Amino acid sequence: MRILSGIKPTGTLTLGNYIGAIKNFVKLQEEYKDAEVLVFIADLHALTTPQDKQELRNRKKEIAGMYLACGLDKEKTILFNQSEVKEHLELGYIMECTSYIGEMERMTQYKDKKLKQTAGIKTSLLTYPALMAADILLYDASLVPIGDDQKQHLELTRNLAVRFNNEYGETFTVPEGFTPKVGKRIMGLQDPTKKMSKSDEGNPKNYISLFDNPSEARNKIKSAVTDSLTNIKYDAKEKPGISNLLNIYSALTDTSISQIEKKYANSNYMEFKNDLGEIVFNFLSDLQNKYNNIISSGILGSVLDKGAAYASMLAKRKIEKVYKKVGLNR
Ligand code: ATP
Ligand code: LTN
Repeated sequence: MRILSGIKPTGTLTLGNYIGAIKNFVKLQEEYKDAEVLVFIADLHALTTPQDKQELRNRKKEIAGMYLACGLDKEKTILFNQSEVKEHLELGYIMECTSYIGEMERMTQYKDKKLKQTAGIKTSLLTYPALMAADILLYDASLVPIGDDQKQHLELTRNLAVRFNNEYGETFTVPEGFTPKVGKRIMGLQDPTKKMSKSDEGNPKNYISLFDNPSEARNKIKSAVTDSLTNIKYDAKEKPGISNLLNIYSALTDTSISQIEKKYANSNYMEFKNDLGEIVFNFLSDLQNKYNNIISSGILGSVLDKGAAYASMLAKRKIEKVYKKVGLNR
């Protein structure tokens, strides 16, 4: 069994990325002891929007280091940069030849990002889900941990796998998405009706970066927007702010929402926010310590080399099979 996921090296990593995605890679790795866990830095996907090349290089390193700092087992995890395994591009093209333009145009993330962009929209922003499907199908991954916003892309991947299998015979495993019960969509701290996004660099109080100074992060929690009611009760519709903070609390402490509600039954928002501020402070201090140790130990290069070599070996075998199926062999 293979578990696979990727993160784009654009913007800083947020608490949303950690809770919605990275934390679950680690949990699944512990749960499925025999599974192969492939985790990659989706650098090719980053090029769908304009990037500064030096910043891109730095972000890639940050994500790789954070993956390990968050608890992925460096001996067992196949960690690699997407662009170092060329077969992603080859299968990406085959997936473009399997999908329809109409399907791509229906993707809500494409529609959203297209609206936000002022300069020219790159062709790859539209075709991006074909490359994402390739990322997954190349390794016959059966479980893909993702946040809520990626569900539609995963559904498309499943459709493409089935379509290809029907046309050319059984070739790809049809993957399942894995979305956590709590924290599949962490919202902005200033605007709890929109997801916490790392592309939100204009408004740093709206998100917590995993690289934030822990004291600053604590303050961000304290100044998070909440309603004027006072009881600490989960209600995502009527009380999105406090519900979002409850999700963060629950995910970082592995405590159920109802247990937290009970604990704070006689407390006000300020007491609750103070405690959550401390939890976030301790979480970030510990995580950044681990991150700094990983970076200074210098192991990252060899982990990424080993990961790319192993992933390439698997990918090469698969693409040969696919080329044969579609008639690209001699
Ligand atoms: P952008 O904000 O620029 O659209 P992103 O953060 O959604 O980018 P990635 O960094 O590639 O894009 O996302 C990595 C993973 O983190 C994905 O599985 C995504 O669903 C998840 N994720 C991102 N933001 C959140 C969030 N606010 N809550 C929960 N999960 C999230
Ligand atoms: N599209 C995802 C990142 C991503 C991914 C993947 C996730 C690229 N390829 C394969 C899971 C599996 C995003 O933007 N968050």
